[in-house]
Amino acid sequence: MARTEITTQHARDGHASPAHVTGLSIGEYLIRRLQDYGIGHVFGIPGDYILQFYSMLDASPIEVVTTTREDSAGFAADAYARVNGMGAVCVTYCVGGLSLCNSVAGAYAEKSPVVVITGSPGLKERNNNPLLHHRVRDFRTQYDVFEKLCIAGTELTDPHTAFQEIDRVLHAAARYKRPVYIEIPRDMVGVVPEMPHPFQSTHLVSDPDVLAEAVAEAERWLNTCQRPAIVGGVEIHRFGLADELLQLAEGSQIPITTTMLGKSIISETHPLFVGLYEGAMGNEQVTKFVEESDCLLLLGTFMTDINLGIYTANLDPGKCIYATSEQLRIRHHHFHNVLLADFIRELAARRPKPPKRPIPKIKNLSSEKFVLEPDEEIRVSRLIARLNESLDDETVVVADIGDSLFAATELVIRGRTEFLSPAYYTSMGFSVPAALGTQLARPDLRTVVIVGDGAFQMTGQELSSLIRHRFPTIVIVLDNGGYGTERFLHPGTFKFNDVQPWAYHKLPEVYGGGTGYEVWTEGQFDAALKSALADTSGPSLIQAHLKEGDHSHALARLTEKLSKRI
Ligand SMILES: Cc1ncc(C[n+]2csc(CCOP(=O)(O)OP(=O)(O)O)c2C)c(N)n1
Ligand SMILES: [Mg+2]
Repeated sequence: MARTEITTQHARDGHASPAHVTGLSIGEYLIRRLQDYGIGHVFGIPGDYILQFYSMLDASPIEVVTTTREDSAGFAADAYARVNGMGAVCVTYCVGGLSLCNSVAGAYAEKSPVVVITGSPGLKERNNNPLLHHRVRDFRTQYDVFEKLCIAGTELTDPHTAFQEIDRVLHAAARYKRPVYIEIPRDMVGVVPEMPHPFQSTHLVSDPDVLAEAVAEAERWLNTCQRPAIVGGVEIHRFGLADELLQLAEGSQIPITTTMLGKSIISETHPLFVGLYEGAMGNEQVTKFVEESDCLLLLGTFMTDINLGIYTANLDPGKCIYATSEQLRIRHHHFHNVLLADFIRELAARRPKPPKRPIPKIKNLSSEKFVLEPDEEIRVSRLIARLNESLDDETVVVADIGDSLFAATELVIRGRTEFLSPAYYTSMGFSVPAALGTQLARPDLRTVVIVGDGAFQMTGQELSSLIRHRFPTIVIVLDNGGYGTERFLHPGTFKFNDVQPWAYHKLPEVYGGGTGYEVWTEGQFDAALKSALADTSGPSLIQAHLKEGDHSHALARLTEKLSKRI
């Protein structure tokens, strides 16, 4: 990890605060600092322990976005953070907070900086240990739970330290790209600390000697290797390093692949882009290209099982440069106190000159023209191929877990199109609430959700919020009558893998807006998609009845690997 320098200058993230703050209440200061970090929306559901802060938010430039459930608010804030740089969710004590656990756990696992703000009983109300409503075991239960799910947390009980605590915790979210927790007893929200607060931002720097040595070693190796390649991961996106990555790749002509979680960090039509690297689960040519490399730069990559094809990935550490926000390793040498950004930037500046590796022609959805077969029953691979034709720079694709994700990995991401998915934590129910977060973070873009029927039944009611905001989101429900992935994982006709068949396409009518479509064939899907794309008045939901027994190739490959381990 890099050194922390305390400065009184503006931080790179969360800049623009005055050096001294006086006259603000704890709640007002928190709002000011959230704005410094670019937060314009806070997701959640009010309750009496957080009402004072909600009214403060209401009077501020930050918009409160209410959802149908707290876990959905968490998913929305997570997606907002992924697209915007930081997100926030604000809920009441325990009944609200504890409902957030799963979404916040996902944000932790996948490095998404979500600020969890929660109210709690006032300090003065706690005398004599009363049984106040929403209390679980003692007043700290919720705090203790979130301690396990967040990178930093604080309970704002002391006016003298409250502002510093807010600074510290928000800085941790920006530094580590993980969720943080801020609990405000309700009688502290309006308290104005007496002491002026000297604003201090913690600015991270690399150790220059270590950085120079690491970059020199990487440069030497790149200059003498034969088959270099880059595997770019999700941290490139989280730390905003896409331009730096491109500078390195283009300057040294190093081919790039990405992991599933890192999909969309660069345009998949870039001439140096090889494909998605997913170990033995992915395209054989890409796997071979990466694993044959004698100098593989893993940049901002998580070594997770799904990212690396259920550990079938055959990567020899002796042939890798592994750089993330947490560690830097070149072969078996470990370097400390080097920031990922500095490492990539400095290495790019040296312009190493490895031999130019011919890039294999990988067959993907853009290689062949999609020819519609209007009367054929719709299959997920054909649906994705058709959707692929309509993707452009103005689309954000959000894929839920199940075949939605596996099939969607085949989409060819263009320009700076975003692709979001909980590809590592793999919690069902992420996508529809996440669409709310992405639409609010980037109202100029259009979100397309791909979600299985099972996952939709979990949080699909957030469609109601999309309707409320009149976002032109397109939600494609892959209806295969149940938990298709589980059926493949563990073959047999188990009732527990079936879900109640819903008339999903009728939900827009029930929720009071948007348009529903029900399709069985390719021709019907094509017509529905065209109509949905042309309609920007509100959300569209396309219920696609998949051909029986249908599944993507990626799912078949994955389940084959997974089932061997179960
Ligand atoms: C919250 C949660 N519960 C359970 C699971 C286990 N699980 C993984 S995939 C899956 C089935 C998904 O069904 P569906 O959304 O219809 O997608 P399909 O597999 O049919 O494409 C289940 C139950 C999970 N990943 N997340
Ligand atoms: Mg299903």
